[in-house]
Amino acid sequence: MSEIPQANNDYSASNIQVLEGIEHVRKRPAMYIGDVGERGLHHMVYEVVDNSIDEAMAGYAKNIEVVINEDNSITVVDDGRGIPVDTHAKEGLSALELVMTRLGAGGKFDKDSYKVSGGLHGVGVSCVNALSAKCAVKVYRDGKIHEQFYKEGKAIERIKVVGKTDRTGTETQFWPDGTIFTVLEYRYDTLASRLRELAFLNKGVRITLTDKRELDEKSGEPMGDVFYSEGGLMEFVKYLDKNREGLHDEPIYISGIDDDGSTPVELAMQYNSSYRENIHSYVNNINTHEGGTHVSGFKKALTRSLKNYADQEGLLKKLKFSISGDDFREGLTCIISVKVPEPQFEGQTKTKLGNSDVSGIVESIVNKRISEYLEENPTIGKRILQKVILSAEARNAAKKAREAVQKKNAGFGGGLPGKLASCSSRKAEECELFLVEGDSAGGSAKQARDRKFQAILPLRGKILNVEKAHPSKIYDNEEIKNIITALGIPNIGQEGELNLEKLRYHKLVIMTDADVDGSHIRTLLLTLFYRYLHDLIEAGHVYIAQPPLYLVKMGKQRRYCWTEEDRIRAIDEMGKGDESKVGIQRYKGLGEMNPDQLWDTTMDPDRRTLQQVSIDSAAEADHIFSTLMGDDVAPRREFIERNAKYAKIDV
Ligand code: 0RA
Repeated sequence: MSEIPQANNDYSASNIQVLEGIEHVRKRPAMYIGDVGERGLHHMVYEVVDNSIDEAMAGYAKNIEVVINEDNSITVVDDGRGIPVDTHAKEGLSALELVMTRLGAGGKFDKDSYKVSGGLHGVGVSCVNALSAKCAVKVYRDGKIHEQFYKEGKAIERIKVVGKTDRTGTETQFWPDGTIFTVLEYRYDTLASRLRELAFLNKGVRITLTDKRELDEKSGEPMGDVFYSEGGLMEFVKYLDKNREGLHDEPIYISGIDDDGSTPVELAMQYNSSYRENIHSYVNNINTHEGGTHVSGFKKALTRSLKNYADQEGLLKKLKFSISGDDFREGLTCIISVKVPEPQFEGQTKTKLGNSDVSGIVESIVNKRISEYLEENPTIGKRILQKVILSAEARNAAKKAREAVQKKNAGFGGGLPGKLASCSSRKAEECELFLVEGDSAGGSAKQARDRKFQAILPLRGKILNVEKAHPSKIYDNEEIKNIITALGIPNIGQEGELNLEKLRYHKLVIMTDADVDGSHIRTLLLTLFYRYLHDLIEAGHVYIAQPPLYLVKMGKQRRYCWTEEDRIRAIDEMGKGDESKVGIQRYKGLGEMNPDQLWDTTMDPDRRTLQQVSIDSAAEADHIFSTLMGDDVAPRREFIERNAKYAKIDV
């Protein structure tokens, strides 16, 4: 990679307006990329990749390479047409420089192709540039290699030709600014999930990810993956349902476009034998976690076409219960992808599509195609309807079980579980509930805690694997019942959003042993939260405690260690590298720590580290949980060893 020349201040200072835009991005980065932690850091990559995806969608680029370099800079290369380099008549600057240094100058030069992708914030590559200590772009175009360098978002010299080439494309390398981001280290798995998702959403585009920080032990080559999907959404659904049993062999595929040709709709769906509704939706390649008009259009069409078919075939005659919309989606995995020219995003996390016309567009395309499908495949149609009926019956049974639990709870002093050591504060914002594995650790935690705001719920028996159990069964499990009642959320397992108003603790901390059993319990709990208390994770209430693995002692010195590296460093510094000079205690379980130690290392808000659980890619999380909690032991073990990769932010 070439060295970056020194800045030429006369040049970069010449345009005041440009400076203002860029300075504002640097001053208020969160306004542009959401946050300056891990999420924002990774969004920088998505923003650059999205431009290459656009170029691929316009039919020009076929290959996109993403490289994590040794120094945690990122290089993105595509084989598209290359960003134009000619001089913009009015501005007197190259198009490249405008794209790189002006906010919102992104797609202005190309009126024919309409920009459909865009990161969550869709802020453009100039923001990435502004938030980078330095950045370098090479454009391969018109037989030449053009190059320009930037520092903190400003060009430091004019674009220049540095060589000849017979290829076309764009290569961007950027170094996220350490004075802006709180984390600078990229996570391979996080980037891999997003790039895999993009490959499924944009069939035929080959996306590679290479990690130069990590060399393969055998070959000495960097580690990496290639993401490529010929089948697009069909393959995406198969990938998600790999560990589930399908009700039909091939997913149902639907694609269409509205009358004026501006809003393409694509969808693949498959019924499986599980009880889960598993719909993932995208608008312009952005995951719409909160759904929106495209999803509601789909649901309406699905209910209507299946109901029509059932009536026509007389399949619902014997039913004693009413059927709800949910029943038509039990065990359904579906990916909906729409492209909308001017998407309106609403909702708490701005991931809900608001454009009202999209609902009708999706509805009519889906309705027509599903009705056709059912006519053509009557055996599958009947199988699906049988499942819908079973769901309606089970839903009624579950309702009775839930009501029984709620009635019983009402009878016992506020309904709180007997094992819960409650805290004295009634301010939910400051209250924390520790879910602790086993009675002995529970006992330590009860002594260790600050009883004002920390409550302890020891978990004794086995937690039900909700991935495999029918929803009506979750209330039969003592431990789950205790968690649910302790939290104070009245409508778990019911339709609609969780009612978090009565949530009694704003921090829910999973505290398990640092061994295989502990990981297993943690995974079971995360599965419960992911499937039944999703909004809690989404709202950032779920955390994982980080107890230390070792205590290294020498004389009066004591040092806790959280990783193998910590331990080696402690031996180096305390025992001058001689392990025999120090005492090392390995904590196999929380029960081995006395209450003081537990407080000092794991529970004291001033000193502890908690991992906040977040979900970047819902589709990937679903894949993980279905693999993890399914029948196969191998993937579960592998996962547990690699540890929870959907647990992201350290706080
Ligand atoms: C506008 C016009 C043209 C290409 C691009 C943008 C473009 C941008 C990026 C960003 C990353 N890779 C890219 N590849 C292409 C082409 C206009 C023309 O050639 O007529």
